[in-house]
Amino acid sequence: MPVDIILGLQWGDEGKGKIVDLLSAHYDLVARFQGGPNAGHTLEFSGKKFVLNTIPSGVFANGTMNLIGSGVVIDVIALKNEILRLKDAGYDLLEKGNLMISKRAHLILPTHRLLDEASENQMGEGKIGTTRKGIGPAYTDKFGRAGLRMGDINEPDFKQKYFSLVAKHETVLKQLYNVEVSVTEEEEVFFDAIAFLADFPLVDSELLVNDYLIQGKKVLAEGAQGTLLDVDFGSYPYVTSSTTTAAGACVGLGIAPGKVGEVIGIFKAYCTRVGAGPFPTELHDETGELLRKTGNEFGAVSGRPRRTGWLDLPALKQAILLNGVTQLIMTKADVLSELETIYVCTRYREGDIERAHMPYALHRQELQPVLKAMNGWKEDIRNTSFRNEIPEALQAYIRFIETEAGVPVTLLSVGPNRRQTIRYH
Ligand code: 2SA
Ligand code: GDP
Ligand code: MG
Repeated sequence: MPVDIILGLQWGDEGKGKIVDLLSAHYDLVARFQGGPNAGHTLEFSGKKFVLNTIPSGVFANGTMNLIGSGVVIDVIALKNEILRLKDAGYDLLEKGNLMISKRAHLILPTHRLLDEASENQMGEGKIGTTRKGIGPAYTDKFGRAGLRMGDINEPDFKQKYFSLVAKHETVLKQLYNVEVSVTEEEEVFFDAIAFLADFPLVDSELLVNDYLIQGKKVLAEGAQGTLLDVDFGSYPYVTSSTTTAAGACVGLGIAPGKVGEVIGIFKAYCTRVGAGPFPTELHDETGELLRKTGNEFGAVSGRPRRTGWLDLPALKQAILLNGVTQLIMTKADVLSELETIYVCTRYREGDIERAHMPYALHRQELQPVLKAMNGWKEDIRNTSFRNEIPEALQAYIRFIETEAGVPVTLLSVGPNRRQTIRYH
């Protein structure tokens, strides 16, 4: 049985949480493969709303196991609080026994967060606009072979390793950023969280995932952020520090490439970005404001207003190519319902030159989007349940995207609720 992968095709916040939650009932295991508490995955069902950060979005499905994979970076304090929030809401994951954590997942220490913060503050205008959750510094230590992993928490020298890494961070903070810190108070909270998490099964996740597959069970790999934030293929340096593309599921879970089945790519009917960096189709006018307001486009973690713009087809096509997407899911078409005319970027123009691809140094180039106008549908579609009820103008919009992309749209999301989803193909 192959692994299916769900990931975002834009700059994140495409609605992955909603869709993973919806589909998770069909899977035996949902496994997060990268990122950490920088992610905000929003789920709504039965009048309830949850934002998940490190916990996979399959935790609400009965009988589905969830795994925080080896490619994830874990802030133990944030994860403990996330688990307690769910418990308060009536979902006790320890009691349900539906959450496991990879021994190989790296830890975000309190000092990683301080390093992220200090680096952003020092960069001033040129900052990346990170979530300040310590993601970059934690992955830096992972790849610099200095990191601590979940599996280390039971080792006798864990505290010693912790203090030696903290001492290194404190030196960097002082010498490079001129920041004097004391994390003594946080340390108590950190070690409490470590003790709390020790009650959850710590597993050899690469063996576990492969065992599921050998037994013919269904596994869904859940991505975070989006393809255009991939550390290799995104709009570098304005990216996150992990592999957000389909290859990241192999690396972040220990799955051989040949075992990948469907690659389900989620995109919004328009585009958003939170944080700094290039955004060729960005709107700075009242239409942009309308998309932000109607789409409730504010960071699910930071609350920052998200930048908004038209759908960018060259970027979407590139994302489809990089991931080997086999199915598309379009979300938030309902947000465009008020518009008379909808625009789609089909190419970029740079002076007299037209381009069909995102260039290498996107952030250094003044690209103008070449826009195609399409009729809006001017109809409230939030309560639409069946394909034959979808307005013709919206069907034409989807047809155009499918033809350009060469991949079918299988689901259409028309609202934040789990039920507001229509089977399309
Ligand atoms: P980081 O914190 O090092 O990963 O930041 C690097 C860039 O990656 C962007 N990034 C995100 N973009 C969209 N959504 C994310 N999650 C939150 C959400 C974001 C929030 O669901 O809304 O609340 O602000 C996410 N996480 C990282 C980030 O903005 C930087 O551009
Ligand atoms: P994720 O990071 O990809 O899981 O997405 P986020 O949760 O950060 O952001 C998506 C936002 O859009 C959340 O507030 C969702 O509740 C909401 N959402 C998801 N799908 C739809 C949709 O089809 N229509 C509308 N209006 N909102 C949606
Ligand atoms: Mg999000």
